[in-house]
Amino acid sequence: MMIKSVSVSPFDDQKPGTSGLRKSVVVFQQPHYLECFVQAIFNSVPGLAGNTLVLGGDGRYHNAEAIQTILRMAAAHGIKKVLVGQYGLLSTPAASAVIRKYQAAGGIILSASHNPGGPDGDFGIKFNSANGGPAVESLTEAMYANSQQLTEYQIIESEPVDINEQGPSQLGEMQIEVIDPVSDYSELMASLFDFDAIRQMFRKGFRIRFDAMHAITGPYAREILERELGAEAGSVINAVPKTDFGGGHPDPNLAHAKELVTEMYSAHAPDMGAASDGDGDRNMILGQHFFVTPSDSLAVLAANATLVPGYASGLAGVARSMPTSQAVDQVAKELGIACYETPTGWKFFGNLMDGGHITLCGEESFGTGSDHVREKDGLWAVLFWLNILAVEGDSIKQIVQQHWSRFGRNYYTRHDYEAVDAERASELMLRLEGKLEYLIGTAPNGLHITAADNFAYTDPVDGSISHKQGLRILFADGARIIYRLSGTGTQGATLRIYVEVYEQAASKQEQDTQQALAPYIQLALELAQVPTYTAMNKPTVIT
Ligand code: G16
Repeated sequence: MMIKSVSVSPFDDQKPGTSGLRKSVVVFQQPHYLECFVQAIFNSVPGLAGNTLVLGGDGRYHNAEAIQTILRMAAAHGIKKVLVGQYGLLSTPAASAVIRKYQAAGGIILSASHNPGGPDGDFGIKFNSANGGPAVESLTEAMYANSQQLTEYQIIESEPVDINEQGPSQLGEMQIEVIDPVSDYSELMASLFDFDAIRQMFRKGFRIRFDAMHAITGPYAREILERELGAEAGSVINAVPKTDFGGGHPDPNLAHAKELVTEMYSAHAPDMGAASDGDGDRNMILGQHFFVTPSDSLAVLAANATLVPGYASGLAGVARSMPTSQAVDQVAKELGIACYETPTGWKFFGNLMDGGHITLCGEESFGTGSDHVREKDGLWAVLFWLNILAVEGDSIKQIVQQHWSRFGRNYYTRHDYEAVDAERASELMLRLEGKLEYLIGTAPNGLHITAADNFAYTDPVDGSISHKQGLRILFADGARIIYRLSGTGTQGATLRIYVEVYEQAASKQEQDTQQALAPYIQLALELAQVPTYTAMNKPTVIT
């Protein structure tokens, strides 16, 4: 096996964001760009050589080429064995499950998640550690530092490896095992949920529509929902993964999962609607004519967890990212369990799970998960809901309304201003941050502000501190306004404004969300002078 060292000049833009290194495809197609970041990973993660690595992606454009490059670099790095998903496919939660099951030293997942794909779309690469979870900040910082100093990378020369057939092969001294991307994951799901009860519900005529958005979950959802659980054929739509996601935006929300939303609000709506994103870790849950906010979904799962076999013994604790609504906090209070508030990014949940502090966690960005893996998990959330529905026999809308009458309702929305001039967006944040201390104790537009800060988080397990995780304005009645710049966009900056109001009175829980939040949304725009800085008079996406 001939190892070739290729001399390079380092790229200065390889700083991982909220979830790995995410850039447009054309950036990744620059000669040596992918190779440099992969070498930075190999140089930064101790103990990969001589061990097993998991490799797969969401099948987007450039996935196939990148897999071949990484295999040849893994062989040069002395990796003992690579478990690679057939056709180069592995959903993010399945990759996490495979890393854990086979005790791999880590995994490389190729995905830009919910960002569009294709030659003009985005590509991404992330490293997950031996616990199956996204690399923690200190490791991504080390990768970035390494990428800035890089002078060479190592690769072997070889013909492309056939990854279309399952089974073992060899690349130089490295073993390759092409694995079924679905079977380990579906086995894990069967161990958590009452598949018999769900099967029975489908036999009695329960109907689901699952929109795989031409992304990775198609094969998983067909196997589990249709074949194993007996949902009627055709329940999974847009089920064939495509390199450009059929030209769509594989983000499961009201704006992008149009076909599904239209059906769920039609006269013949199925009992449940659901969708997942590019790499299968996000989920959206819909009932007939009813949308479940991700924050409410987490709270409902937590409140009903003991109905599900895998969680029958109760929850150790729960966690949510800071901008996620406080609905789950109400549940934790009643259950008498801890509730942690972390910065945005799934990587912050890993330590809490490894330390046994939490069982369930979630984020407003359509992510929900548990300690069964170390990633958020779209199909898992759908199965969790199906299990609850099979036991309760109520509709999704009834379950959520009952939840609100018991715990109160957290009205919640997120307004995104996408592709804003990056400098102007930073100015907005800086200026607003400077104002925060003067807002405390004031009541603009009659709304009493009790606290305001730039959120910082101290990890209770390793003591690491993450600063500047979003500007918070907290009100006397429990309402919150939060401002953040996205860490996953690839064009300009995306400003996210999150607004939440708590309503305990059952008589006031049936308002339109945007109307219920209107005074706070108005104040959010005024305080940060959003139209002036973004040059937009309305958000690009509202969820
Ligand atoms: C990633 C992270 C999530 C985060 C989301 C949004 O999701 O894994 O933890 O909530 O980005 O991040 P931002 O608000 O910075 O854009 P995914 O599904 O894109 O990997």
